Amino acid sequence: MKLLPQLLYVAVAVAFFPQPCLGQEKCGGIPGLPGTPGANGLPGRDGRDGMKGDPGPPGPMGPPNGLPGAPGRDGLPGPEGPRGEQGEKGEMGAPGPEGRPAFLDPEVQEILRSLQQRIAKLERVLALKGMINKVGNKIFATNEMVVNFETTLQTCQDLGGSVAQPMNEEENDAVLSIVKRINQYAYLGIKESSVPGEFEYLDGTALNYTNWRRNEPNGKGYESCVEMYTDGGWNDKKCNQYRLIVCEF
Ligand SMILES: *[C@@H]1O[C@H](CO)[C@@H](O)[C@H](O)[C@H]1NC(C)=O
Ligand SMILES: [Ca+2]
Repeated sequence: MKLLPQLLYVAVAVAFFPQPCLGQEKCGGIPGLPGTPGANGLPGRDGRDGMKGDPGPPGPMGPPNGLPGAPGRDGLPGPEGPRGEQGEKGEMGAPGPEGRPAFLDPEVQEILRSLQQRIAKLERVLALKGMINKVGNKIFATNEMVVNFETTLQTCQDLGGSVAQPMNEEENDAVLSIVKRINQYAYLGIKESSVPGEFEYLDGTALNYTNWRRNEPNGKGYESCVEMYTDGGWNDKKCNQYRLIVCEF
């Protein structure tokens, strides 16, 4: 390929200088023919790698009888299904380990002790305010309402107590102090028994203490309830009078 321009050059040179020495004193020779082109040099070193080309288009679909591909990843969980029917009741489990009796448990003991102390303190506060009268395990109290016997009975029961029922002198004095403070007679938890003129506790048990005033009880068959006067003495009385509510708890 390099030979062609050289031959061209030679042809041009011959054409322009057919008589190079015409009219000149000195005359150069005819230019020689150019030498033959040198041999090709050694091939150069490899160039650097080019940039990575774009990925090619996907290949054609394989034959229909090809092997299935690997399974895909799990999809998102579906919505919660409806509630199932209730299963059968299981068998009863084995009994738990045996506990320690509460009275042996020092922690329970301590709790009981502190509760007792706090309750005793509260009782003293209420007694100080004249709101309760305590005798042994009994507490007598009034709401200062004046009502008939039926309402007295209902009121005390509704509060989880019963109508004041003094069973010895100390308890009678406790009820008396309330009666004197409010200055109102009070019905007691005592009623005439099925034997007219004889009295018993509301549950039907026999009285083991009484404090009748002189000539009382005198309303045999007509006065079925018992009231306490402001001197602490008892009198049988009709049940429809208005008397101070005094309950015991
Ligand atoms: C009557 O019995 C009760 C207990 O049931 C007792 O608290 C009360 O002191 C007894 N009264 C007398 C006068 O013995
Ligand atoms: Ca009477």
